[in-house]
Amino acid sequence: MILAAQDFPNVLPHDGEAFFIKQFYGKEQADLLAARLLDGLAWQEETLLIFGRWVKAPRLMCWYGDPGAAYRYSGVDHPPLPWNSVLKELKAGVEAVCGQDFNSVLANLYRNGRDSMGCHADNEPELGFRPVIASLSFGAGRRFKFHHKNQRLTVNLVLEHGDLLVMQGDTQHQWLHSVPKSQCELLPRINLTFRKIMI
Ligand SMILES: O=C(O)CCC(=O)C(=O)O
Ligand SMILES: [Mn+2]
Repeated sequence: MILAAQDFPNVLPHDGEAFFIKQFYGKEQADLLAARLLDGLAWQEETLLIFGRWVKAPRLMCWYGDPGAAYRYSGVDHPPLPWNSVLKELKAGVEAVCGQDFNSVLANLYRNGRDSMGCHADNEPELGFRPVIASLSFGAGRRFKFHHKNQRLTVNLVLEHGDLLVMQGDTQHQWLHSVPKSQCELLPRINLTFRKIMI
């Protein structure tokens, strides 16, 4: 049987489409994948342009993809690093369940509970209209918050080790999302968002 993202619960009401697949990777496999990602990716501390000021991103990041799949976010151009073996394996896994191919991935490493991701939508023009984004999480569980752009609607999830969240349809046009800071002493967390850049 072939799994399809649409067979899993849609966690968003109204005009959102976000399918949540708990433990897409089981604990043992997720442990091995997390160790390979932690060791094998070129994690960088980046400086981002936020409201006209350059600030250190509150997490480590790196961008991988096909040649030419450059991505501009927060005022900075990111040429892609070439795919490595663990990212290629994960890309094939999420492509099978999403029924579409991806040509790039943004990797984020949240070192502890103080690292975070502000409220945003992945709606840059190079992602095209109604992008499909596949988000894999490893390591510490973290709250993931959706806010509707025009209505008082919020949806809170906890993304845990091995979970997959597929955002598609109008999600990036109608909703924002964030990973808030936590007061707790948390272990590191890795998140990968597979995307298709219009080259
Ligand atoms: O860490 C996450 O779960 C979200 C990451 C994210 O939203 C992004 O990379 O655009
Ligand atoms: Mn995002």
